[in-house]
Amino acid sequence: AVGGLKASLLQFPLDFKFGAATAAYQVEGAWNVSDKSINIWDHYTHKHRDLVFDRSDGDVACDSYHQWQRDIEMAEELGLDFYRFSISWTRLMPTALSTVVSEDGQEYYNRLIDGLLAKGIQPVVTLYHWDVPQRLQDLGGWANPLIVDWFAAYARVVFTLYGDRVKTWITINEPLIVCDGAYNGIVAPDFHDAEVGVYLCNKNVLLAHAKAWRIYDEEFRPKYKGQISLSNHLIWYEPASKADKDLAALAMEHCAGRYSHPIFSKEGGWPPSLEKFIGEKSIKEGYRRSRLPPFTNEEIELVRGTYDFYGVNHYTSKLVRKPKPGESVSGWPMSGSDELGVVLDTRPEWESTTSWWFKANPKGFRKLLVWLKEQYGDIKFLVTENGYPSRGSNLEDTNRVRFYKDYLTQMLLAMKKDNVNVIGYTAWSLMDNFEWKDGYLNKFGLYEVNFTDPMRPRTPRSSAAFYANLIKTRSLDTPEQSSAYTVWIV
Ligand code: GBH
Repeated sequence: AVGGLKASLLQFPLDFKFGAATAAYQVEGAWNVSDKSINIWDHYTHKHRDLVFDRSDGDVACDSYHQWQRDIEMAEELGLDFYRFSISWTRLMPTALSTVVSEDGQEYYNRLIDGLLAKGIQPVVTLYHWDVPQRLQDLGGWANPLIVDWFAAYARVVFTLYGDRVKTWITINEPLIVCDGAYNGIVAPDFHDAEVGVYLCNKNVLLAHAKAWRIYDEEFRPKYKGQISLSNHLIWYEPASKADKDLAALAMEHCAGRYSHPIFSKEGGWPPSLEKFIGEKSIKEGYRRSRLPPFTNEEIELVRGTYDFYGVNHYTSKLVRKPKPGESVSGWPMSGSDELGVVLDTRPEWESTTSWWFKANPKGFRKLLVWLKEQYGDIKFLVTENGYPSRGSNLEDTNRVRFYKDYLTQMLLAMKKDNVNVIGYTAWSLMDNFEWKDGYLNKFGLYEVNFTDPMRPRTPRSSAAFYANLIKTRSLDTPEQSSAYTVWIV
């Protein structure tokens, strides 16, 4: 038993799906092979070495561009039901603006998809995991409303090429990071406009997602019968005291609601409480209108209902409170501290990790899932990311095994006690990779990658064996000791 829970409680439904994830820029490498053009991460890492912790880049990364067969083998060793990866826009469509397809790029993803399917592993494909073509960035990137059509054209190309074999799609990974992260300087491009840029991007990203969804729905679903949604980065915000309840609710709307309410709520549009808050604040600041750009009625209808499930990326929690007299706002600007004028804290019992932004609070996962169901109804949830960082070489990653157990237990409780319909779970990540501004410092892999070896060999950690065992037994009622998982996969 785990934490005194009955074995039956620790059993997953038989049709529950397990996967692991990566993203193109973080693993592929081959940044300038063939006709591939550069994206914002190629540009950012090369031009702003000082902004990446170890001055590294994704030029080679895990070299998955060449090592894709090993990646499939790892997915097979783990017994994954699906492998979630992303397509590099500039590898597939080097000009970004014309829909001319790279032969080389096209073949790379064909090989990967066919190779997975040959092993009975479903490809789950993300269209956009943060690597906008540099050419489009130079034209304003996600702040330019034209990107809605640029992205839609790209999406149509991808569905045409791979829609016959890919049945689960994610349009955009974590729009919160694409917009709030980017315009607060946390990720590429190196651009700061937390007041206005963030919200222009926010609206465009939603419209781009919606157009891609509608293209799939109208042109491809009839033939291919797949499912498509987006993946949101969700922080669980907990009120520090009863007096902070409204503030915590507003923080949830800031982080989750802005990228969910327009799509998943019955009425569509921005979350009303946040729309009011930003609107009034903008006027006080001297703006002529709200910094949160309004939707037209047509746009509300375009975006509303564009989902087949809800994609949940979850890692961490924050404690929300009003600043004390004289105390200044603090926390994580991306997650609302500046905009909402709040202090974002953590509880002492939340375990620190090696990533500065990440404290582990398993119970927050269950609360988050319940919140999502309360907000958006009894819909399907697919956990598209959850995982734990470590540094250095550690094949016996006891902490990571414990993390997975604790978070998965809370997810199961949400499913079994709160009737949240979670249909699948994705571990981030299949292997160590380029962790954005952290370079290769923080590692999230079930497999350890040796980045000093040109072959980038991958070695399973204890967490890989734990996960393989979980997938095989479909039960969390597994040994407590992570050393039990050093038995290995041949
Ligand atoms: C996910 O984002 C991403 O989808 C995935 O690509 C990423 O590898 C994974 O989480 C782990 O971080 O680079 O130190 O300045 C989760 C949100 C977005 C939080 C990037 C940390 C940058 C911190 N993360 N953010 S840093």
